Amino acid sequence: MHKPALIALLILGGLSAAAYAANQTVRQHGRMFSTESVTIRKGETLIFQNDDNVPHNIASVSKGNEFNLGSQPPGASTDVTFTEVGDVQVICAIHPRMKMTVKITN
Ligand SMILES: [Cu+2]
Repeated sequence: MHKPALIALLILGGLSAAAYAANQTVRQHGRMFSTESVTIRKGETLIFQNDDNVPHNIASVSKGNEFNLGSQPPGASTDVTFTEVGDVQVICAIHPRMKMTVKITN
């Protein structure tokens, strides 16, 4: 009687774990990031999506995780893979008020 329920729970658990592992997306809209902070694991990829009607230039100079996406036109989406553990300060070179943190864990 209880066995099928337990199996169903295990299947659901497996599915949600897989969903959690999917790449996360940080959007830019209204000249702001969609989140102030996001946590991912080392080696995982974050997608930076420009949902704005102006270009952005997302970049970081945090040691070990430096990147510069250059001018990203409206609608563009770019993957960034983070390889070093630590807190990465992400900015937009065009809009100084745009800032967020990517926390990379083991
Ligand atoms: Cu910007």
